[in-house]
Amino acid sequence: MQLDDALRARYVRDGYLVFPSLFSATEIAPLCRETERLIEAARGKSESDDVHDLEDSHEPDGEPRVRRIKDPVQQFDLYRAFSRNDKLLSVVRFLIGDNVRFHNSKINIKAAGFGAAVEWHQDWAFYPHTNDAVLAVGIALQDLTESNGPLLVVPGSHRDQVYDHHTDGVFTGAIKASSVARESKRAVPLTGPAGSITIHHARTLHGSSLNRSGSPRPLLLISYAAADAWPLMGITEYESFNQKLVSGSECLVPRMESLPVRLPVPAARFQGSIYENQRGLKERAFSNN
Ligand SMILES: O=C(O)CCC(=O)C(=O)O
Repeated sequence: MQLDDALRARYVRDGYLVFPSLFSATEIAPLCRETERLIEAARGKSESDDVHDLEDSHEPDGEPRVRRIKDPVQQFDLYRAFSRNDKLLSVVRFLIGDNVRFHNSKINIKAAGFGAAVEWHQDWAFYPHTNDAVLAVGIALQDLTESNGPLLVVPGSHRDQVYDHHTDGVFTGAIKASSVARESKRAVPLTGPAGSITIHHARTLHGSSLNRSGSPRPLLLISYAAADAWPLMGITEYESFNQKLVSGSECLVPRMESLPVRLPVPAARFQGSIYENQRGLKERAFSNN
């Protein structure tokens, strides 16, 4: 796909893009193997920890049932190297500029038959910044089809409001179903062969259903921000924050934009991952059964 003005305009209008087969099967094979190894490493575990977010139905003496591998880029060299891959970063730079900071990462496994749903939300509600040159890249480790729980995004929603992600006054990282009933009808599935990448803007409304199909949907998600976008929740320590720069140079002069913002406090009652945060939601759009 040509990185040209028309494509950028489409991203600005829609808040998402898909690059079919940006990577070949050979290029993503090491990531797929490592992901398989990490899933297998959950065998015998009885609860989620720093690496594994386990499905509710996981049993220590059964086949591993993993919802998510937590922050693979920060924890494992292979994904860290991939987060700096030139082909990937050329797309990110094209959309948010030359100075880019890694923000966070995860692999949502969506195993065949039972991989959990993710309720409607906007990433911006978890990590608002001083400007919204912030996006998430999804790398399809297997085919993304209409039936295996692909990301569903609502075109143009990144230019609209930031929805309430609280339940009973506490952050739950999810929007109650009735608040987005109309918008979610316009959602489009982001599909493509293994090796494709999806991009969604941090304010794009998105979610995904339970994977009832026979094919797994492991998706490596890596978020990036322009270096001049500073997190409104602050940073804990400058050195490690700055080490997340993956392209260009640091910026100590945040670019401020007047944007709708909500803060993710008081903190979610259930901690550990978005799946846990969303446990507090009372009115769900997607079933997990
Ligand atoms: O994996 C998915 O389908 C949704 C992922 C997502 O939006 C998230 O983890 O924030």
